[in-house]
Amino acid sequence: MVTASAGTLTATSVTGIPSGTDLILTITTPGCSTRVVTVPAATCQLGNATIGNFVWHDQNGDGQQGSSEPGIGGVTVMLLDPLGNMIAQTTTASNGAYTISGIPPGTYYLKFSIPSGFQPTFALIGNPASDSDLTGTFGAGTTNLFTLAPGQVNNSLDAGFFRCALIGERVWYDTNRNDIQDNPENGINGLRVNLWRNHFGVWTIWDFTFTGHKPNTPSEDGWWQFCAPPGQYYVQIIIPPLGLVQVQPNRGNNPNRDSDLTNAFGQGTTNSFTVSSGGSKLDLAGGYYPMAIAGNLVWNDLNMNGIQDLNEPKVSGVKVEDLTQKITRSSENL
Ligand SMILES: [Ca+2]
Ligand SMILES: [Ca+2]
Ligand SMILES: [Ca+2]
Ligand SMILES: [Ca+2]
Repeated sequence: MVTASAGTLTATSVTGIPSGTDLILTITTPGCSTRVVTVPAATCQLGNATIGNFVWHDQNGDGQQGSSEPGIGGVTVMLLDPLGNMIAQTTTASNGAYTISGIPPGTYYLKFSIPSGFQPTFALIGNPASDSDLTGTFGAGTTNLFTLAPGQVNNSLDAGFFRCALIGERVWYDTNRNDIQDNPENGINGLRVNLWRNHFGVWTIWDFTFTGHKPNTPSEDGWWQFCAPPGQYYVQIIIPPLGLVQVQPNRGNNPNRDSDLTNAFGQGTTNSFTVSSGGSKLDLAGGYYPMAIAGNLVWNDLNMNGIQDLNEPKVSGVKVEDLTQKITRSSENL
């Protein structure tokens, strides 16, 4: 607004002045020479900043907002300064969207409440506009620091969550050698089970456990289970050197009763499989014949006493891998 204390003012405002540009006014007084007045460029701030905008269920665990992946409503979003003082707070709408506006320019971080049963997905993977920013830098559910310029709108501050998926769950002695889990064939305890994950293109041991007694059962042994992020995995069962001989995989028509050790990724491994957020893959098992090995001798240990009794035949064609010496031998020539 332009105002005048004397004379006749015909222009009441000057608009559209580029930022950082001085305004030059020319004033004409009858009978006098023309005067030029310079109004310096404005030094005021251009305005407050706005942030957003999405909290979602990362169902496939790839760290990116898939087009079919739903938002999560009711998540608290807190804006804090670097000292941890809360500046603003809001809650995501039912579609997972949030926005906080009127933020003075400055440096901040965000803290998202973690929905019950969920955990933050992998942060800063891929396109920032559609990735998750929960690096945990300032504790669970927090982002890194970010800086907002005057008037800036930053809608790339997002949070992805998933539920872990159950993967399991048995190793057993195939006592009757039919490659099927029958009752009452016993489980085998104390074996290490590795869970391998295809982690953004690199197969890595994500977790491991040991087979043992199944909780809340009277006598079920050989049990193992993981709860892992959604993604692609295979399982590897580590057996003692010269200890056990795998049964044939995928026999019969009940995936809950067969063995899944196809050796697809090496000795004692399953095929790869994919689990989604909150899903399960619990029909994985490893079966072993009750054979025994002593030195270079392999036999059907029918009564599983570890001794070659008179009625127990030698076995031919069994590949014996001595893991301690990395020597592969065959029993064919015994
Ligand atoms: Ca995703
Ligand atoms: Ca993002
Ligand atoms: Ca059987
Ligand atoms: Ca199976």
